[in-house]
Amino acid sequence: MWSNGFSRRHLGKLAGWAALGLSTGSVKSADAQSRSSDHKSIAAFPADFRWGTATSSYQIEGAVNEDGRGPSIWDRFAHTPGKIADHSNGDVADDHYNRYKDDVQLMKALGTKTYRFSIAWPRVFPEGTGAPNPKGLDFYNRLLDELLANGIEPFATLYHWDLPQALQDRSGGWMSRDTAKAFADYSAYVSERLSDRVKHIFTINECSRLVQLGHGLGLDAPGLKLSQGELNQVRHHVALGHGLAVQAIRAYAKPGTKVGLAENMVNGIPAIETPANIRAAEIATRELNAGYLTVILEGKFTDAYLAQADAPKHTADDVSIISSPIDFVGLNVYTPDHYVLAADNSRGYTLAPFPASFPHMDAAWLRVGPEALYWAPRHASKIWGVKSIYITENGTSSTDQPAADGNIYDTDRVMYLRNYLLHLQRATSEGVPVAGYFLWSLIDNFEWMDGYQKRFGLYHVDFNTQRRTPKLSASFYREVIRQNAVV
Ligand code: GBH
Repeated sequence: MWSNGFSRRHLGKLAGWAALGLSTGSVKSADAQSRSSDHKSIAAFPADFRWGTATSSYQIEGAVNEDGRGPSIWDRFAHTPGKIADHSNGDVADDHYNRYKDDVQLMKALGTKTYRFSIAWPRVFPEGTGAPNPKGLDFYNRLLDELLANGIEPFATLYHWDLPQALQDRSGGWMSRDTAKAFADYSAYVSERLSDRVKHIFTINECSRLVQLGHGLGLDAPGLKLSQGELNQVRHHVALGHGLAVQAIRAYAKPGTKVGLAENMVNGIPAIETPANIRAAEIATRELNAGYLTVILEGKFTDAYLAQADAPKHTADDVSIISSPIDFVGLNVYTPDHYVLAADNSRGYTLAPFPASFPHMDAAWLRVGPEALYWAPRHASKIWGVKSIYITENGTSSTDQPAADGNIYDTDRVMYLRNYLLHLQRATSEGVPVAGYFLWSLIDNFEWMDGYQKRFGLYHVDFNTQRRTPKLSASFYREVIRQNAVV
């Protein structure tokens, strides 16, 4: 059983497992429970399906001044009064930089065989470009060695929003093409040194959010509110940065390294599953992702995208860089973005407005629509013929807190995950090529503008003591993985 590999210290730390029925003590283990019952899930996943968890550097690492790390735009933004709901920042976060070995044991206790994390650019290049900081890269060397020693396959994201502040100061960050080039140089450097152990690399996490919330709405770093024309140009530079990074990784990484990106694809859900609405949802999804996935996977902007006022300035060469072939697509799926109906208009579809009563989890934006986890990968496969898909994020925040008995009964998260996974299983059972699923997130962490108030972890974190406690959802996920089926 899982506890065999644990030291006394770990068992003490993970005491919560026992009460949740997962240790070998007097409480009947989940394994024993499922063995002794006739109940068998019919919702099974493919035999080689990869189960994992996901995190990002600024959200968990802390240690912002250790070993020569340079400041990032998120340090600057979080320290600007009024930007973060609880006035917090990522200075300490989960202190993962110092506790990564314990955190790898948390992954192991879940039975996950894979892990998606991100690399902090300002640890590796404190000034964004120029002299590398070997001590910064060393942290990722240690992390990779620890993961592999524990049988966990690493998937690395190169950019999860923590741009070196120096690049913002020097050239306006993503407002400049220079940042796309700097990103390619950083990608080359990192992939050359880590690809002996990391076989799957994501260039950028959620182009759409870093552009829209960071540069349009001012809610994420760097907190800019640009005009539509400037915003379109930022979007173009981010897409270009992705493409240049793909080329850099192909040139510098070990042969066989697979490259993709992790995108919060805008998904159109057929409001009623008729052939006409399904077709309309595909048309809408292709159009709503024109600036990223559509151009990346098709090698051209849509006509409507180019027809908008202030369309980005670009060259034909830019477009071929952006659409450099990739090996897989990562999809971050949290919500149904739009319910779509076929319509007799020039676009061929209508987006239904959401009624105020539409249910959501512990955030207004986190609407519950489990079918999003069916339609997102199905659209990627149908619209663009993507042959390899990973669900790179899915999960929810919850107001979960320790109950009187010390356990954390996050039944809402379990409900959310179970229903989303049933729809993912629908996709894999129909042959949609989804190769793995990374649950967001391993541990409660710094949730950007919401600070520490929104908890997405399978493990609860007490941010005063850094103690990690498994929630009920950790038991749930462990059982899903053990059975390779929805439970
Ligand atoms: C992901 O984004 C991120 O990759 C991850 O770092 C994060 O922790 C996780 O989700 C949970 O949020 O404009 O205030 O109405 C998820 C996609 C899209 C969610 C934009 C928030 C806007 C909220 N995000 N959305 S708001």
